[in-house]
Amino acid sequence: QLVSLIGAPTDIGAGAKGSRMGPEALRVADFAATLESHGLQVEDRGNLAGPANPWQPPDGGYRHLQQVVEWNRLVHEAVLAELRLGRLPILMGGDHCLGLGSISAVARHCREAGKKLRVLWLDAHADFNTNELTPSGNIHGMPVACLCGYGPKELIEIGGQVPAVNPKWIRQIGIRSVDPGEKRFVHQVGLEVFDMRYIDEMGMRHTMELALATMDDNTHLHVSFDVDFLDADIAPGVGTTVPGGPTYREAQLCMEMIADTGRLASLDVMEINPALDVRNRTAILAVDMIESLFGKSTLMRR
Ligand code: DIR
Ligand code: MN
Ligand code: MN
Ligand code: MN
Repeated sequence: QLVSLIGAPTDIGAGAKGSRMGPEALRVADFAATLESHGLQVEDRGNLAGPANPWQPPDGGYRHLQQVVEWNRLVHEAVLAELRLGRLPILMGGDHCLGLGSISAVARHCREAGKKLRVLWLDAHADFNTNELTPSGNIHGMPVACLCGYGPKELIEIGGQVPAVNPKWIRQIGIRSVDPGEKRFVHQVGLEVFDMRYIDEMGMRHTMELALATMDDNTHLHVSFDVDFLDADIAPGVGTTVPGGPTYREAQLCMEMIADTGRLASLDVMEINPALDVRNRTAILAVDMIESLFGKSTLMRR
């Protein structure tokens, strides 16, 4: 398996500065070498170079829209280039507004290659705001809505087709913070959300069985991993911690069950904020989780 790491060092869509250092934190945590120890061939493509963060208040309900568009165009091209080479791209964020550039590239590749797409969105947040619903103007709260065609023209058109993604292809897992207007919109569009209450009541195993159901040999599985998915006690190095997330064991099971499908074909690792972290433990934990995502397990399993 040929893997390409793409760094996107920006916090252009976030409400806290620092996720611009996320790619370097993952490198310091030996991301590439760890993947190689599991038999993957890894190329680190280095970092994309986009506009600086001007740290402005919202304008028309968006902070830094033009810079967000520029970063997402760069990410879109970089991810698409790797997919066309037959490689598995891993986007190292960077804040989660870049999920739009990444997943729209994956969707475009799937159209070209005649593949079905399944997106797993691992996050504390639904990221389904619009400029009218957002309480912050931070575009990292909007990428799923943009992928589904709800957002500013310049952003939603990056994928070459609007909407880039059908909401039916998306499964959200771990959700526990949704803004009031966003909540109504998620319901209206009919997004499939396995929130923390669902995981509490039904367990991670049942949750993942459903989230991974109805895929086949022709399915491209994309995982968009916002590290604030993980419980805040184990993953403090993120801009918007929310208590009550998956435990270490629940998150491991989630990753292992994804690995078992053998369908993982692209990945985003987003929102690690080293400025808020403790001795790089959140990046180290993310690398640990991603080992499981690529098939590391305690014992051989059937
Ligand atoms: C909040 C926080 N829902 C917002 N969002 C995210 O500002 O839209 N935090 N994605 O990570
Ligand atoms: Mn392919
Ligand atoms: Mn997110
Ligand atoms: Mn989040």
